[in-house]
Amino acid sequence: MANYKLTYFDMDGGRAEPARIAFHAAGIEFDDERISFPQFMETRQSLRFTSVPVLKIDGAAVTQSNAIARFAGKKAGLYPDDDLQALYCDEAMGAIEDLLHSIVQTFGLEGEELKAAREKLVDGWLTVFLKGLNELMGRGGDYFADNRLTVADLKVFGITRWLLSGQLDHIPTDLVERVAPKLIPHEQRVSKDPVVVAYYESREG
Ligand SMILES: N[C@@H](CCC(=O)N[C@@H](CS)C(=O)NCC(=O)O)C(=O)O
Repeated sequence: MANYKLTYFDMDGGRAEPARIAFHAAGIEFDDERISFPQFMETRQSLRFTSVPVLKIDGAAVTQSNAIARFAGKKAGLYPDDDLQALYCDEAMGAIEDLLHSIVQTFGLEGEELKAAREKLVDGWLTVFLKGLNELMGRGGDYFADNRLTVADLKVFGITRWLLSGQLDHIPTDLVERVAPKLIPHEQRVSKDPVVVAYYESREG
């Protein structure tokens, strides 16, 4: 079997989480390398796109979180075989990437500048993407595609959790409920899914 090493920040969530959950669901052992921000800064320039996650397969690096999530998802049966359902899955994952890029642009700002940027985000792109995701939710039944759990659900649920957590200053925790209400029961459904429960139990043990 190939040797897998997945490098990302030391957090339960973020861009590597769908692949971590999918590898676990597939029963594939992988080196879950979790790095601190200073460690990231030390190696950043050596990374292909100066970012993480990076998946090394027998030492050869692959980047791009959605590609990595699809790869692991296929191994776990968490990616649709049907082309149209796969397209729906990809659409939701791509939308989350765009949403993340809009949030990341406000990182590093402070004080009034941060407040203004975040308020602009809430009135603009963040609401646009959340409304769009709300529209996509349900196309695959209670899920984003294929009427079952896929890596798209893992990606969206992680971001919903983050937005609900209050960790992002000036982004109201009731925003999701107001503009994308379908994402609330979706987050609860995914967090209770046996695949997800088993992964987080393994993290505790
Ligand atoms: N399109 C890339 C984006 C990767 C990305 O921006 N990763 C963030 C962490 S979530 C990062 O490494 N940021 C640090 C930096 O770019 O300096 C992907 O989906 O993997």
